Amino acid sequence: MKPSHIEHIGIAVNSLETAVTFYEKILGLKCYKIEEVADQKVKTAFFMIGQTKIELLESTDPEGPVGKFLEKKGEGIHHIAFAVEEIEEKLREAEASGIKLIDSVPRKGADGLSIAFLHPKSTFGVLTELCEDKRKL
Ligand code: CMX
Repeated sequence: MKPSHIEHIGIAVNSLETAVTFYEKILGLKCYKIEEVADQKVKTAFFMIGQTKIELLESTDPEGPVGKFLEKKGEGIHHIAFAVEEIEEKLREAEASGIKLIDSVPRKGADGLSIAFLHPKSTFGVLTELCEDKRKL
C-alpha cells in the first residue's frame, strides 16, 4: 500500500473537554478543529504534530463504535490511520490479500477525508484506517 505517513491516531476519551485541556495546557498543542461526525456517533477534536494529527474521539451514543469501545476497553488508542493514494485500489488489494474490510467503499470521514476501515481482527488487534485527502489531487 505504501502509505506516505501516519495521517492520524484516534484516541477514545470519556470527555473531550478534559482531554483537550491536557493536550493544550500540558502538551502545548493547539486544537484546530472540533467536529461532530453524526454517522459515526462521535465528536472529534484535532491537533497537528508534524505531518500527523491526533484525533480525540468522544462518543455521542453508547451504541456507536466509540461508545462500545469505551464500555469494553476504557479510554485509549482506538485506531491508527494511514495516508494512502488511490484508496479504492488499496482496498481492493487488501481484500484480495484476505484482509477483512469494514468499509468496502470509502466514505466521508472527519476533516474532509475519504476513509475506510480494516477490521481489527485482520490487523493484529489494531483498528486500521486508510485515508485519502482527495482535495489534494
Ligand atoms: N480496536 C481494536 N479492537 C476493537 C476495536 C478497536 N477500535 N473496536 C472493537 N474491537 C474489537 C472488540 O474488542 C471485539 O473483540 P472480541 O470479539 O475479541 O471481544 C470485536 O472487535 C468486536 O467488537 P464489538 O464491540 O462487538 O463491536 P462491533 O463488532 O459491533 O464493531 C468494529 C467493531 C471495529 C467493526 C466497529 O467498531 C467499526 O466499524 N469501527 C469502524 C468505525 C469507527 O470506529 N468509527 C469511529 C471513528 C470515526 C472517525 O475517526 O471519524
